[in-house]
Amino acid sequence: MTPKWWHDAVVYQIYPRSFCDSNNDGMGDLQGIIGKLDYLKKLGVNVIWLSPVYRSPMDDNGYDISDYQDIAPEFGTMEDMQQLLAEAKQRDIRIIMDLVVNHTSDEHPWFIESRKSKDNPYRDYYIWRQPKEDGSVPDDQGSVFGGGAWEFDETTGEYFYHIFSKRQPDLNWENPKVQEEVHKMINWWIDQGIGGFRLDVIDLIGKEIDKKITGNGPRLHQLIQEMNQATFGKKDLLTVGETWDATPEIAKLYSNPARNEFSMVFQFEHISLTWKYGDKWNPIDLDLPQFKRALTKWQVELAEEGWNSLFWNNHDLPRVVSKYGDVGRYRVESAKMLATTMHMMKGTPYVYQGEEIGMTNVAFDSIDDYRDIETLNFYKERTENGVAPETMLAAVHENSRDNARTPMHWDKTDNAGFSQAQPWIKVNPNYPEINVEAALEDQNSVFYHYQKLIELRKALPVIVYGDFEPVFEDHDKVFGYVRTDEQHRLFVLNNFTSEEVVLNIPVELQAANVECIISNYDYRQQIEETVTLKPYESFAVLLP
Ligand code: TEU
Ligand code: CA
Repeated sequence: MTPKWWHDAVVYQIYPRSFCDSNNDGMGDLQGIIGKLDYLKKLGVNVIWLSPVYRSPMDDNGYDISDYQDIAPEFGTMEDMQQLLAEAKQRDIRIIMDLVVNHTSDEHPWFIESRKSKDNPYRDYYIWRQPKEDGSVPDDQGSVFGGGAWEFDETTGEYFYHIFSKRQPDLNWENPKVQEEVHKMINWWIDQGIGGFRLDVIDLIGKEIDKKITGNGPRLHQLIQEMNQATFGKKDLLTVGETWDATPEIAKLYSNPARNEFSMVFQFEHISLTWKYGDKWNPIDLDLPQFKRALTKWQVELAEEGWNSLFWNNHDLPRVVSKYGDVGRYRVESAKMLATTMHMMKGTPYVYQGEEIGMTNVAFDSIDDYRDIETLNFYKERTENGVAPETMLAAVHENSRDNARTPMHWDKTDNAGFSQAQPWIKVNPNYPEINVEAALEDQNSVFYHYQKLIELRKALPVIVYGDFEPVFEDHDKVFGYVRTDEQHRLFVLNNFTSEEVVLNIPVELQAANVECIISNYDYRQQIEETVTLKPYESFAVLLP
């Protein structure tokens, strides 16, 4: 495998509106990020993925872009963006931008033109269809955010297609002009000196609407290869596609370097296991063996071909320690265990803001305190259709995207030090206990555990490139694996429960003297025939 700079990189995701507010208007901004670069440097990450900061009416918090080549005024200006790039560069941190090109905002000039008339030059930038004879929607396709995917537009008497909100009309990727414009825009950003792109729902751009094919459409890989060739292909950038329905086979199509598509993709197989029949508003318990099988499958299948991304959570998902750990008695232990499990695997790890201090889900008592369009739409839709409000609120507590979007906890002052003004969404009330200031003062904090994991990745090639082999594969409480290269054998063992677990260790993993490189309890000196793991205990040891 030809080494790439992003093979041993660790990426930190920032959700700008919730990270840090520099001018006290209640909304995070670019200057706020600049002010925290030293903190990120201390953590050790060398890439930042910025969720969208482009000009936007913010129907979906910036995933609805009205100008790709400008910054939303609430976040700052293009000068602030240039300053952020320069200050990050001084600290050897690259910035990757979120590229949302499946759809735009309905306030994008292309759409404003497109809806004006059927013969407008921009008409075919979007997907328009005639009503059925009785005037009804062209077909029954649904939107990810609830309701149907077709919106009627009075001016021309046709429907346009939107897979997300009706304020996020889908671009028509069958139109070569759309392709050209997007490529131009991508190149413009590359010229600004960015380090790459995270490509939002990119698996939807090859859609064939009339056949109701949305994800993984027939033209998808051709479109991506053309994008690669026209833009980032010749540059040394990190590109990561968001691909909800990718299987390992599909992921290899995207990330095999010979195919000239992306560096890697985000896959979500391990995420949707706690959604009953794929419905996040029907949460179910984690089945650990199933979860392990999913993670193992990706490690094994992308071993020789392609590259994995590693993540537990992001701005769309609940907080990892709430989902798979214990936010009560073992918050710190379980957050560290989860971090070790993820960071000792093969691939490029992504840390979502606040994860590094063990931030948790929030449980607002009232739906009125939620801001996320998806949460609000589904709450309304489901309660109107007979789901009890308490049931729906419980599902929201579990899986609402706002779990990850409450303001970052910097210290124990008002509003968690995020802002001196009332934030755009309420702060999680546990900030006096869980915050950056407290974490930095405590040598045993989750923060220093992440810092150590990131250091180890830079120091030990076995973490980056070593082969992955599961151990205790069918065990229902622990997740163990061994990473191996020419120099090292790294044995990683993680207890996913609050119970003590006694394990009989296979002979080849026993050793009188080991070098423990990380642990969330005392560092082990040896691996004996029997190992007793404490609640959520986790360690990684180099075997002789
Ligand atoms: O997410 C894609 C997406 O499908 C999510 O909305 C996801 O399905 C949902 O949260 C699960 O219920 C991307 C962005 O990450 C998300 O923030 C945007 O809202 C969405 O695309 C539209 O751009
Ligand atoms: Ca602000």
